[in-house]
Amino acid sequence: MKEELDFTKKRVTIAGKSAIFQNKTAEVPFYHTEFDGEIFTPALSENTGPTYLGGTFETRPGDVFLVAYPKSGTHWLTYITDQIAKKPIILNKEEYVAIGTIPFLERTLPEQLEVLPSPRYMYTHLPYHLVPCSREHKVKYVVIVRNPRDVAVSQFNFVRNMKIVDFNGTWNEFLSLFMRGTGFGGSYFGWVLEWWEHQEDNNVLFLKYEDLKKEPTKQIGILANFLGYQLFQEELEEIAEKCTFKTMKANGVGSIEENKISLLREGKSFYRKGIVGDWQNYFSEEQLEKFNRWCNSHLEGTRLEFDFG
Ligand code: PPS
Repeated sequence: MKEELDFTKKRVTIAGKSAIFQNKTAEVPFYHTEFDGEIFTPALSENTGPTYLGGTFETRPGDVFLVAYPKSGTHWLTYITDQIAKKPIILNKEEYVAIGTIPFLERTLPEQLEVLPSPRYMYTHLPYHLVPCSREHKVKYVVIVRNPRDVAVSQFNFVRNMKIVDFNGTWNEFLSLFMRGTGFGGSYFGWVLEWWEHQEDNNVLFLKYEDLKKEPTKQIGILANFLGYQLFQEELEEIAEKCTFKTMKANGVGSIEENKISLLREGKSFYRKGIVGDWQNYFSEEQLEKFNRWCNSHLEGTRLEFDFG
């Protein structure tokens, strides 16, 4: 399958900084994109990387970015937003990767986004310092975070199951990479804490996967209000029902499974478990102790707390 993709590993310079796309090394043994010493998902390619890493994407008034560290509920948040802001699809679906009608920034060329009507909704894994921004346009960011134990487990399964990411190591090896700041998508705490510093900004809404799981209609209501929609309770309930794990899995939302190049290993689904607390099936006592020390050292004094189920 890999032969169908272009894995030419050339170092290039973007905005004066060094980048290498879709590379796999001894230190980071799964396909990833590296820029200025940071790790990004391999979705940032030679085609899109220069725009989004180089910071040349031009925002428009009303743009909304749905932002998540990989495996934190990106698809879920995006599909919910799509239900709230139902818009007709404009682009040819074959041309870009989307959840519902909302495109994935890292895989979409800026010219493809130009034809979208305002307000444009886009989803991304970019960190705060690289996400498109504007001084003059009113741009909004909806950020979803998930507890680091479940993110590590979800990423471990994902990097093993995705052919184009191709990680062949053990859980213990992946956990070490994750804690070293080389998880799938780079440093978990680097990403989360940078966004967390902006949680009180007027144009930022900070959501948690675990809250969405526990009280979906309330959280969907908060999201809808932030986006400028006033929905009735029945409408919120209808959206919550449409966006459960079971329904999204049954409908193959996000279409990784349906993709022309089969991206997943046989028998594996993008919709794995969708629960809070699966970490209990993976962490040994020793791993958990080390992981907790690592988490506490990052979370101390931040007031950011997680529900681990
Ligand atoms: S990606 O590839 O980074 O965009 O993945 P992302 O969408 O961020 O996260 C994938 C995990 O989210 C789970 N998921 C859901 N959980 C609850 N409800 C719904 N509707 C839902 N949809 C997707 C998905 O199963 C992945 O988590 P795990 O723990 O691996 O099952």
